[in-house]
Amino acid sequence: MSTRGFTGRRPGADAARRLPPGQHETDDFPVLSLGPAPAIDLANWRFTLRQGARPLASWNWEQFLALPRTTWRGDIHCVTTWSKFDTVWEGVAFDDLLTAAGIAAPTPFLLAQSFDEYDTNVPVADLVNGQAMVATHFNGAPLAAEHGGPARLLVPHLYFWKSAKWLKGLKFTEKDEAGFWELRGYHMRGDPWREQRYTDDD
Ligand SMILES: Nc1nc2c(c(=O)[nH]1)N[C@H]1C(S)=C(S)[C@@H](COP(=O)(O)O)O[C@H]1N2
Ligand SMILES: [Mo]
Repeated sequence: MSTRGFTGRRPGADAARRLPPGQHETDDFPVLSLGPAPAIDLANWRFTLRQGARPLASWNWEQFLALPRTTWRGDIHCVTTWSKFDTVWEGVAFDDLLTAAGIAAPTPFLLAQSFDEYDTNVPVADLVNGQAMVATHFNGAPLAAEHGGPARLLVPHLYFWKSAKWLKGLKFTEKDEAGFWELRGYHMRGDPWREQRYTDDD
């Protein structure tokens, strides 16, 4: 007897509970990038916190790897409707970056800036208290270039376009300034549980 027709692609109870509205579960890890992965030489890699144009703190790769490390396991959600469960990430928590820099967040907003000129805005309130990290490892291995290695932002409770790949810095801004996709119709915050996909979604 076959139950295929009965179960179909409908999510089980656990998956249904974990899926934000309009999402479905995927087992693979799709790659979504504007262009090819930029060539990044670890010998020249630098990660910088800025306020406007002014640098606040900066680390080279060796210094960055010496910062306190955090592991997070959970689900990620892409605005193109796939969600991936039980992903494991390791890196440096946003809180620990501020501590290492000896600062408190100077403004309530920032733009995550990438080596491929991509950027995306995230409120500081969505990054603090263990909600976000700069990830260098995925599922126990160094983050693959196509997924943003050597280091990407990870803000797993927001749609995945907020998790900027090939991160080169975080720029604190006085106002909430739209990034690449936010200038092209996507939501300023992007909470998947509230289905904040497009600019005018509540
Ligand atoms: N630097 C950079 N970061 C980026 C992107 C990009 O094109 N460039 N694409 C974003 C989008 S739209 C998504 S959905 C996720 C995809 O991440 P993945 O390719 O690891 O699945 O990365 C986000 N971060
Ligand atoms: Mo995306």
